[in-house]
Amino acid sequence: MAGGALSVLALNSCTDTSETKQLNIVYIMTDDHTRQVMGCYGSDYADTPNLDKIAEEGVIFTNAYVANSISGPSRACILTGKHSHINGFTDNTRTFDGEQQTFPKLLRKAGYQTAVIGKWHLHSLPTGFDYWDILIGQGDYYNSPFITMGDTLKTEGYVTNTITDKSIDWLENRRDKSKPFMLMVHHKAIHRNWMADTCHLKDYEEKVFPIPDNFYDDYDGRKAASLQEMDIREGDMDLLYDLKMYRPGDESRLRRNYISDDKRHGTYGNMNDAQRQAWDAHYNPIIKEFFSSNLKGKELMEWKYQRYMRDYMKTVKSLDENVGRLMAYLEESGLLENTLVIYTSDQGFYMGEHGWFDKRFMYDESFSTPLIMRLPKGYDRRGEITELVQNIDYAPTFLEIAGAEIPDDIQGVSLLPLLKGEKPENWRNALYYHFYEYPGEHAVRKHYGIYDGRYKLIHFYGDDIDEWELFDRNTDPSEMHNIYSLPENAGTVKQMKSRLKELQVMYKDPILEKYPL
Ligand code: SGN
Ligand code: CA
Repeated sequence: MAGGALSVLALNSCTDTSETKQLNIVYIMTDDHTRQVMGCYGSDYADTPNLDKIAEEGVIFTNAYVANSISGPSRACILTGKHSHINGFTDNTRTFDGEQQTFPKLLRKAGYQTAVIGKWHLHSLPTGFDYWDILIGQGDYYNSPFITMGDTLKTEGYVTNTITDKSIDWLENRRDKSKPFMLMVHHKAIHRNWMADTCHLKDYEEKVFPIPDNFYDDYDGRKAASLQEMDIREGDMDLLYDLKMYRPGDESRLRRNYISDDKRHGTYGNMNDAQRQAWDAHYNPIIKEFFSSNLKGKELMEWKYQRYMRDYMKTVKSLDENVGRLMAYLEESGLLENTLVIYTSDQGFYMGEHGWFDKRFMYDESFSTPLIMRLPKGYDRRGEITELVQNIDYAPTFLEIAGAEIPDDIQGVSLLPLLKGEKPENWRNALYYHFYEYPGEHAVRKHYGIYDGRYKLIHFYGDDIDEWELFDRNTDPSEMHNIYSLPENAGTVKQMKSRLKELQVMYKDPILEKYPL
């Protein structure tokens, strides 16, 4: 592995006998990593041995979802245990009110050391953490600056390695070892534009990925789906910025997001000479071949899909290795058996399903999120957990694990009974979702909805749309057939609307006043 200044092998593997018996929490979250590309969730092409090991030795949630499928909002839901309309961070343009109650603050009160390292993306600076070392906004894949407890500092190397190095350094050298801890490791990977580490550039180049059955979706009967701007097949996926097909003089319309003066994709301009040489040696022949082959129509669309998949999977590879490195540290330092390790993402992502990349929709690929856990000693539950769970549940789970009180205003439910192997009779039978970022990049309209494990009812609303969709995921798992208007479904629609109303009342979503049910 390149770039890891602090090798786990070099660390003293002494057993941390001063640890108290309270459980520690290591919460690893990636950005835009989705279940379709994890071996443990059934992918036959994803090479993710370290993630798969967490699931094999622990538990894997098969029905884990987010409350609002986009970065900042998802993070705010996780920190507060509350839906977006309550925590106030409804879309990525907001600023998180750090004065409000969050679970790290409550853990601190309960005697925990708390730290967050990596992507933060809430615009205000972190509160409730003893230590924080965060990327600026989205951060950069190469040589990214960090804000370390208020100081902006440069780093050298690939960001997934750097975040892991910093996390191990905090665990080993910076925390108060007399206290239990909660560490949030927030990766930038696998966010757009999927820039791999130089040591993984060659990976997956020979692989031809299977094209999803609904790659050529025409969105019949689904207006909001037809209006999005996240199509791999069209210009939404940019040849230069996303797929790295640069020719001297070319400009990407997407460069506006980057500070680099260089005209190339992403953070190429941040690279040092060695990184740049490796990058050019890899991509230049591919660029040459691409422009000489003059692909058109479906051939071009499918070529774009393959390049997207290859770059994404290379970026996952670093992530998986770094999760392995962190797990090895926890094991060697004697912390593992007393630590709950969680691996999740801020939301799922489209890997060509419906022809898309990105997220935002309440459709399964982006509404769902990977959620696997390695349980501490004494928690014997293993294998699949099928209950409907949501990212608002993490806060109460962590509080209960720490033996702290769960405040009444937290809307999520502790997952602890599930981790203990119980089958709670009154577990929730439906989830609520609300997405707000419109107008916005990718043009996904505002929508809210309910999912009960079989039926999904969604209402897209706004100035140019007022559309309902109903899917029966038992017969239509890819959500291609909107059956809302079929007369035989009138009863189901009525019932689902009444349950949706119950959720909006329970979660106190003011949207109910605007669109009464
Ligand atoms: C950036 C990306 C978008 C992405 C958002 C939100 N564009 O704006 O494609 O949807 O982030 O992602 S880019 O040109 O800057 O890459 S999120 O995960 O942070 O919510
Ligand atoms: Ca994200």
